[in-house]
Amino acid sequence: MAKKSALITAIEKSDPDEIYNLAAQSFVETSWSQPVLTGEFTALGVTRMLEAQRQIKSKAKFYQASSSEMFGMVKESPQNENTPFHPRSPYGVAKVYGHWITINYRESYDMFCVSGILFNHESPSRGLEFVTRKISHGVAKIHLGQSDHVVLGNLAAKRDWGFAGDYVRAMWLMLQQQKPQDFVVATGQNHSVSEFAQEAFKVVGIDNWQKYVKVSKELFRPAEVDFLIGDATRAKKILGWQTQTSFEDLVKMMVESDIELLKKNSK
Ligand code: G4F
Repeated sequence: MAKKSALITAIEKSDPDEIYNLAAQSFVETSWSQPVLTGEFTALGVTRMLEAQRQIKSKAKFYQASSSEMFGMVKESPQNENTPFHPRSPYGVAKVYGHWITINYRESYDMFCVSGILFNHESPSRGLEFVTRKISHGVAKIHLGQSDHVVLGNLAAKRDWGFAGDYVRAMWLMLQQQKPQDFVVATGQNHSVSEFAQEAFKVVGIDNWQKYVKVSKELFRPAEVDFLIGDATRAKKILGWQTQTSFEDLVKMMVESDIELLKKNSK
């Protein structure tokens, strides 16, 4: 007898009403060194999840974590649900597959499947692999005298950074609707990596931040996404969602949390 997949067993046991598929190889940089693995997890993994749900609990609601990285070399600004995709990394390409297979299950099987096209969402829990947390952690270390610089890559890239807590609320709201449809979730404002760094150093009272930042060409990506800014008009109108955390508050929250964390760990 064929062995049941772990996903099928998990759905049978948990009998969910809602499934949130956030699983992925989510490091954009790593996707160039692991393109096949990224395709397996970030693209085909979505089909595995949808297929398990279809077989066991097709009436459950399904959320797919789509990404602003799908817009890549942007065709229009700001980007909304109808903006064409031009992904710039194996990760972005895999996310486009995940996005369309979710729509395909909705259209093929009449399942409640939605894609949230979330722009970058950050918090103190962010991994150190991502630029925002790398900066907040680096700034905290400098502030506490544990380091004298932070090494970054492309400082010019611009992202629409929001607070993850606000974005999780949008994800949940998408599954509370009568009709399944896809939504962009974004703040509508963007900042460069250097602006993020400047703001983070400001939290600890450092104005001449450039003195503490070294740029390494090795951290530049083979193909960069230079500029992202989202238009969340549909989410505002239909979900009644809006971001509640400003860019400045987000940066402050992350830097202060890292200072506390480092103080605790040094005891
Ligand atoms: O923080 P990042 O690695 O995030 P990226 O590539 O925008 O992707 C994140 O957000 C997406 C949208 O929600 C997610 F789908 C994805 O899974 C991930 O969570 O890089 C942001 C920008 C890039 O332009 C990068 O080149 O920062 C630039 N950067 C400059 N120096 C750096 C660094 N990125 C990283 N990770 N590390 C650096 O030292």
